[in-house]
Formats: sequence, structure tokens, C-alpha cells
Amino acid sequence: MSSFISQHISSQRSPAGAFALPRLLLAEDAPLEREQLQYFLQKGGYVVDTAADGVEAFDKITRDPFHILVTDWEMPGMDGASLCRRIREADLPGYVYILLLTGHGSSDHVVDALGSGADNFIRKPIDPAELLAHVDAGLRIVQLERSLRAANEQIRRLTITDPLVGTFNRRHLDAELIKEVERARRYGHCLSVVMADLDRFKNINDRHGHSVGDDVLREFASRARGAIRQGSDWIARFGGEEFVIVLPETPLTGATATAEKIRALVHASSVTTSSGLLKISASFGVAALTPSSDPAALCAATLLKRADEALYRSKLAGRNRVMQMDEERQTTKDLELIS
Ligand code: GH3
Ligand code: MG
Ligand code: MG
Ligand code: MG
Repeated sequence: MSSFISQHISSQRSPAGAFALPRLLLAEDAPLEREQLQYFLQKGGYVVDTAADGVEAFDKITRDPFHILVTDWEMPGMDGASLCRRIREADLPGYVYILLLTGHGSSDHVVDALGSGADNFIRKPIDPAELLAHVDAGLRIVQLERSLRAANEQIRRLTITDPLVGTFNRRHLDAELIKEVERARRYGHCLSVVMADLDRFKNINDRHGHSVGDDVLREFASRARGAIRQGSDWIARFGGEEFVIVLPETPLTGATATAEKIRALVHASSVTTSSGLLKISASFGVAALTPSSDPAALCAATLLKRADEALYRSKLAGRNRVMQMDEERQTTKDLELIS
């Protein structure tokens, strides 16, 4: 390596900032230039992978996450501009900052480079210090984009989460249950919902205060969460002391068994609150869609309404029980009668 190069790059520098290991892909078809550029960039603190042409670069960037792409303009197969366009069209998990290396100086060329999706360009022959300054500036933009995306994701999570119990909220239920019904209809799957309502919950609030009531709600949610199939089933707080559990690809019998599991867990042991141990119970109503359901009845609102009717009958029948809505006869069955 020439002394010019090493003079310009100190091995002490660290551009990474928020990234422990900023990952950079270098696409350059000329082997010697590729080697030199890789050396500059590695000395600059980047983890550098290389590609000998645009096709190889695109393949690597779609398989592994890279923060920055430094690419030559003229390469065999896929040139730098086409590579930029392909990357911008691809659905990559994070923004890739693209720096184009060009031997051309015309303004048409610059317009082309930026128009194809490059963020910036630098002219050959490459000055190592200038290259690193450009790459570091790119890294700052990538860092900003990542922190914005993380903040957006946090906001999105907050908008669909119930702040008291940490389950999904009503907004999420309203939006997602429609999609679950649509999926079940399209793929010919069953879909069940369970509606749960804490028994005599008003008494808990009246006797022990709202904050104890809140403890009970949180504990109910936690026990219910522990009883459902992770990854597919999900819970939303419908409102007050009412919850809906959605069970995709689950027939009525399976959903009824899950509801019974939750009911038993909720009733089995007292809840620890600031007012001491409290015995609680909940009532449940279960309804399902099946591939043979009447298409007119295949909607989220109808499904919820039927689960709610079954829940209402659980309450009437004495609480602390599970009732299921029989689709054909539109009647409810007490779990004790069917098990
Ligand atoms: P039932 O067995 O018939 O369901 O009787 P219940 O007392 O549970 O039903 P009711 O609908 O009469 O009372 C529900 C209570 O839930 C009334 C309301 O004050 C309470 N509640 C609703 N939201 C919250 C909340 O976020 N925190 C607390 N602590 N209580 C709530
Ligand atoms: Mg070239
Ligand atoms: Mg209620
Ligand atoms: Mg209640």
C-alpha cells in the first residue's frame, strides 16, 4: 500500500457511532481498485464485503443487511445505475445508502446517477480521505433513518396496545379481525373467537378500589396469555373487563377447550393484590366460522355478536363457565353438557 494511502487513513478512527459494526458492500469489477478501496474502507472502520459486478452485489444485498453500498458505475452485466434502480425497487428491511464511483464528469451523468437512486457520487480517481468522508456522511443518514424507523415502530406498537393490561386494544381488534375472517374465508380455514368477561367485577372495584380492579385485569390478561397458542392466537381488550381471544385455524371444539383452560386458570388460584388475595372468575362465550359457514354470516361483527350471545348465556346460567354457540342450530351449549 502506498504511503499516500496510509497517510490519509488513521487506523484509530471509528465512524460507527450508533452501529457497532457498520457493514459496507463494495462493488467494483477491477480487481486492483477493488482491493485498494477495500483497504481504505476497512482502515476507516468499516466491515467490508466485496462484489465483482452488479449481479453479485444485488444478490449479496438482498441476502444480508448492509448499511452502505459503494459501487462502481461501469461494470459488466449489471452496471452501477441499474444496480441502484434494482435496490430501490427491492423491499429491503432498511435503507441502504448508495455512493456511486464514476469516471465521468458530465452533468448528464450526475443527473443519471442520482436519478437511478444513488444518494451521492464521487469521481475517479478516488481520494481516500474524500471517499471516507462521503461514506461517513452516508452512515449518519442511515443511522438517522434507523432511529426514525424504530421510533415509528414504537408509536405503532403503542397505538395497538392496551396501556393497562398490555394486550392488543380495541382498535387492533376491529382492524385485524376483519382480516382474519377474510383469510379464513380465502383459505377455507376455521376461525374462532372467545369473548370473556370478568364476573362481578364491579364488586371488586366497589369494595377494594379501582387500582385493585386494575391489578385483577392485568392478572386476568396475563393468565389468558399464558394459556393460548403463542404465535397464532391473540388477545385484545374489548373494553372495561371484557376481552376477546382470536384463534385462527381453530374449530369450535378447540376454542372451547382453550376457553375452558383459561377459565380454570383464572379460577384456580387467588390473585395477589394490595388488598390481599382475591378469588376471581370469568365467563366465556365461544363462536366459530367454518368453511361451510353461510357466506352471509361470514363477517367479524357477526362472529363477535355470536360469541357475545354465548357469553350472555354463560352469565345467565350462573357465571364462571364456558358456553359455545352452535352454528347450525344457533343455540348455545354449556361446556359441562358437552364434555
Ligand atoms: P358481570 O358478572 O355481570 O359481568 O358483572 P360485572 O360487575 O363484572 O359487570 P358490570 O358491567 O356491571 O361492571 C363492569 C365494571 O368494570 C364496571 C366498571 O367500573 C369496571 N371497569 C371498566 N373498566 C375498568 C378499568 O379499566 N379498571 C377498573 N378497575 N375497572 C374497570
Ligand atoms: Mg468498472
Ligand atoms: Mg362487562
Ligand atoms: Mg363483568
